[in-house]
Amino acid sequence: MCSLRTVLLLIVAAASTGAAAVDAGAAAVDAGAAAVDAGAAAVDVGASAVHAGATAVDAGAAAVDAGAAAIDAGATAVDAGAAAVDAGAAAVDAGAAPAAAVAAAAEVTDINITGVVTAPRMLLEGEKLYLSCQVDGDFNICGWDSPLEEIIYPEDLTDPDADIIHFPGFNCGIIVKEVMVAHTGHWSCIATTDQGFAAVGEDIIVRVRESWPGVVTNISSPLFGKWGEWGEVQLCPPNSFADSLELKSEAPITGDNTAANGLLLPCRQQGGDLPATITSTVADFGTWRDPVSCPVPEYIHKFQLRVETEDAFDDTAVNDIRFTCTNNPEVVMSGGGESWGVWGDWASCPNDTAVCGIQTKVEPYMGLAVDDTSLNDVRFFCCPTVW
Ligand SMILES: [Ca+2]
Ligand SMILES: [Ca+2]
Repeated sequence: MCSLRTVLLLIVAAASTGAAAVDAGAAAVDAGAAAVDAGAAAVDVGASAVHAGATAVDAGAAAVDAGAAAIDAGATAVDAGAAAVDAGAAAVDAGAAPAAAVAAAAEVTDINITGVVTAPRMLLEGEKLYLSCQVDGDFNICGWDSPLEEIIYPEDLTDPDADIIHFPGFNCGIIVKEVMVAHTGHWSCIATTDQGFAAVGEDIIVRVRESWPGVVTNISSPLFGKWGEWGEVQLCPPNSFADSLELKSEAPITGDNTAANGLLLPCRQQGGDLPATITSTVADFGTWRDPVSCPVPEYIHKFQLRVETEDAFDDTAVNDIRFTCTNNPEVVMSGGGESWGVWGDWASCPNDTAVCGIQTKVEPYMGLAVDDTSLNDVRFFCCPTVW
């Protein structure tokens, strides 16, 4: 087995031989070219010199051929030198193998710390998550591994409302992310360091907090209008629930009808106070109808929508709403709206919960020349009434 030093010497020698051959070929080419010049000069001298000139041209051409052959030989020698260089590089790699092993070992010493948390319930579409991950140590990467996606790193968030709050003394912070598809599952906080140091498991704190605390789920009508955009989610204050409803509706007109335009829900605390009203988006047409109330201390528990889904001449989408209260599901309360369209199926909050929030989907005013519909869909949020 030859040593690396021997291989390198062979490389140098082969490369030198090839270069010398190339030089020799190039010199022969020059000589041939000079002979061609001489031959051409001889042609000019006179007819008697033609034969001699032609001979000289032949000699020049032969010299050019010899030079080309010499160049080929040089190129072959260069190839041999390159092969020797490759062999030398392979030998160098073989010699460096122990260094590569050291590098791999260094990667293994990178330490990933994973903390797993399960959200307290199914996370709802449109909800904002507050992902808190605190790791004590000098970490260079931290992120969240979600049930639906690849790892979310703070710098990868595209949500314009996303925010990253760094805790003093910690490298990981809070990530705010909007849930695009309702889901449940584990979220894992991952922090990585290459400092050869890692906190022990107890030093990692992870938390997923839903932005709608207390909400168990949301419910929606299987029948709805297809236009508009979802408005803001509005929730009753803690421990209060919607116990009545007011519908804003446009009575039939000669022209572009919109029927239902919005809803208002007063929130009642279990103690009896009315601390707030919630509406989400409300469109501009119509008037507020009389409030329809559950008997105290009941709350709205399920609802259905009357919807004109499509009309050849004048769309109106949602026309009316009906609901029942927590303790008397057989008593149906009516919002007092318009009568186009048909009633959809009921949507019900789970047992021991009641309506505590609202989100409406409303088509904004489209102008005189466009068919308007205003209210198109409704979501109610359900919170537990029993602890
Ligand atoms: Ca219109
Ligand atoms: Ca219309």
